[in-house]
Amino acid sequence: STRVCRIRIIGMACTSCSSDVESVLKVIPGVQRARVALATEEAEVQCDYNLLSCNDILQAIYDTGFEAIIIN
Ligand code: 9UX
Repeated sequence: STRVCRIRIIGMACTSCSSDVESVLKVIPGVQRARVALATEEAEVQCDYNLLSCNDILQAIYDTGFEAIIIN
């Protein structure tokens, strides 16, 4: 089944990093759609819940060096 995870990302200051995070999320197996908005500090990630959970997305964001929390 498909889920949309909404995640607040803390500490992004420019589009260089928001684009990097978005690119990282997009290539994770099971991620169907990913959008990182710098202005709202939010990521919206649609994923196949059979393959991964919102916590996996959170972990992938941590791995890019940013703090993040699930907001939905
Ligand atoms: Mo932009 Mo990323 O100032 O560490 S390069 S947020």
